[in-house]
Amino acid sequence: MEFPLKEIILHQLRMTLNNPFTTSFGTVQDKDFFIIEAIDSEGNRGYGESVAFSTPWYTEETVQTTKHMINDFLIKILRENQITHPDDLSYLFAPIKRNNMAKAAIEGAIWDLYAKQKNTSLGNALGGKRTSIDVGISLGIQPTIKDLLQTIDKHVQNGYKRIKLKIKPGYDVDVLKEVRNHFPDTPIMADANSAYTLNDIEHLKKLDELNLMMIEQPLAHDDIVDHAELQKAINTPICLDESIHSVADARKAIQLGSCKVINIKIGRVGGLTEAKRIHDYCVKHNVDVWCGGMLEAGVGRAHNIALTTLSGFTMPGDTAGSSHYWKKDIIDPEVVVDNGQIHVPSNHGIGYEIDHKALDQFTVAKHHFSFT
Ligand code: OSB
Ligand code: MG
Repeated sequence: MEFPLKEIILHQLRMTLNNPFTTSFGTVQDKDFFIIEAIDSEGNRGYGESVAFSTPWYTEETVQTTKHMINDFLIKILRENQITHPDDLSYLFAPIKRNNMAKAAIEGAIWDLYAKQKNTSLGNALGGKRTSIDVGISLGIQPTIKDLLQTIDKHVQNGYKRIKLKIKPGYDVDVLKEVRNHFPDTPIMADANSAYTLNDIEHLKKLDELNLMMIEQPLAHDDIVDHAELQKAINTPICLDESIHSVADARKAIQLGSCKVINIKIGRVGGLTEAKRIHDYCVKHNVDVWCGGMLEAGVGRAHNIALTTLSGFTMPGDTAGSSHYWKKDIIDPEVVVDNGQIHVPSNHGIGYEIDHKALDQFTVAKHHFSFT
């Protein structure tokens, strides 16, 4: 890095989603998270966003474990080491096992700061070339089938490039059949968030006639072996989400035949550097990737957009527009989706300004760490 760190500010925010988001693991409506602000000696400011939820239902991390990791370990490592490039953090943080979402929040702020020091966009700094990206939308489990069909119709009309539907045992094959009948040509996929086991093979085989793009994480959050067995038994491509935390995990899953697609989430894999490594590995091995989402506010959304500018992101991701999630987002302008596409900003760093008024409005606590 050209200029050394002077200060890190941890902003703890609470924002409320426009609508509750229901998956096989539960419902999220209030979102507590951190915005990390990294300030250098010249006054440049980089921003990162943490993605762990309040409960460990998706993976093991939570808002509290994120806070603990940052306060008690990661800041110390930043204070004791000189960073020449954001990639250094993946080695510096390696002695701390897992806790990838905590690492990614800090690393994201450093990547944004790095791009700003270099007077370039974050996408550019990562090696991305796209000036616009295709996006889909992830829809939670709805109270009734009628609600679901209406919601899908609205987003298809708005141009989203594919529709992802959450499923769980008892809300799967019949629902998807009904959806397929109403939307014969729409690219549709399903996400189970690890709700099934190998005992469900015969049931999951019924999905094959629905022409789904893929089924995401049908089996256990920590499994890649059973997924290989399931993939042999079904034609629907399997996409892994929860099971992939590193390029090593991606390599093993691909070698075993556990999946044909990978959902890359920056937080889940420990940051942009590891996300790019997984992307590069998948490009080399002809595996499609797309960028997942964690119901992010604007800063996290901007990072997802920058990552998706890399050439291997060949499938529409889950980065829907700000207004789908929030009445008011914390960036200016907000993320806008036009006919299923987001125009990638070319401004330096994440490319969006922070709306400090909105940031302050949603802030419930603030911690300063000085580097002198
Ligand atoms: O499994 O991809 C998932 C949201 C929360 C936790 C896990 C997942 C999701 C989504 C929504 O599918 C993605 C988004 O719109 O940000
Ligand atoms: Mg998922």
